[in-house]
Amino acid sequence: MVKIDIIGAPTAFGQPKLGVSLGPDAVRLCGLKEHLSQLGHDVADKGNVYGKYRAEYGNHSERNEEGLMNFNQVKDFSEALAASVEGSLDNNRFPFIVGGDHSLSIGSVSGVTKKYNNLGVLWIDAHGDINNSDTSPTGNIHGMPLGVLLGEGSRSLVDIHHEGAKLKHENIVLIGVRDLDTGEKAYIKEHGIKCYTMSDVRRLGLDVVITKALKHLQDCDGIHLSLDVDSLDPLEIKGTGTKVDGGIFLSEMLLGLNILSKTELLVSADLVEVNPLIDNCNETAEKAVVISEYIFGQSQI
Ligand code: NNH
Ligand code: MN
Ligand code: MN
Ligand code: MN
Repeated sequence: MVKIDIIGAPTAFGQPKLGVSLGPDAVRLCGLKEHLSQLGHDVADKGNVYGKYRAEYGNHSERNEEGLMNFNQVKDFSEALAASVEGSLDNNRFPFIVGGDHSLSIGSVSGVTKKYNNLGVLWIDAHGDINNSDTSPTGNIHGMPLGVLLGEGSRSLVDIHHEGAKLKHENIVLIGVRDLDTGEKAYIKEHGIKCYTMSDVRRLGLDVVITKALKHLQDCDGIHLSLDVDSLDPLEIKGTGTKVDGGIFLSEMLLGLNILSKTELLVSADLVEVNPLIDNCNETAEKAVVISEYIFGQSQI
């Protein structure tokens, strides 16, 4: 039995498309709390986290002097989310953050690393999200959370919630990657970051990849899962802002999560980039609920 806090993270400031801020409620309407409760967990829904700005009323699309989009909004939201995540851990509950765009991981991981100072991260995503203001082709902060958490770029983002880099390069594993920017490739190589591309997933299977990733992170004091639904194949997942062909199929995702759910080290998770406004009858949110069940131990028998 896991004591789970669902934390809605309705931000859209990290990217330009409207609708991703409605992701948490789209997933709730598919019965997230009820389904996780049925598995025997103690589930509380803490509602949505808000900072000073509300993404539902549109993105501002202002760039700061470094070219970063909605910098103040992302920073403000990250502080609010980090506080809520830390609060859940203080109460011995598992923070399960439902987004919202992937910039939210700056806040979630900053909250978790207040308690875990050797945190491992499994980043399941079509993208690397390891850009900074120099390498980003877009200025969208949802392409930068890992960069920020590794201490790259603007100090005032890096220092959110507590000072300095939150993660070590050797404590990150990227999985499902198939669309990296040039600067991201160079950064990953330079720092020797563990990376299982989509080709590796095809060749080995996601279950084997996750097993290897867990081995790599075995000396961490906790593991955070950050699952971007754009890691999945667009044939099955329509409701996300940046689809890339050749992704993980839902059935193999469930198989991989089945392995992951058995580790004692998992302490927190994000499920991000569900956008109901570009979906087909909310089916991405429905699949997000099934994915959530498997994160928390559902199996096929
Ligand atoms: N790498 C691109 C960028 O920095 C795209 C990032 N988009 C994502 N990341 N959806 O998961 O803008
Ligand atoms: Mn169910
Ligand atoms: Mn992402
Ligand atoms: Mn992505």
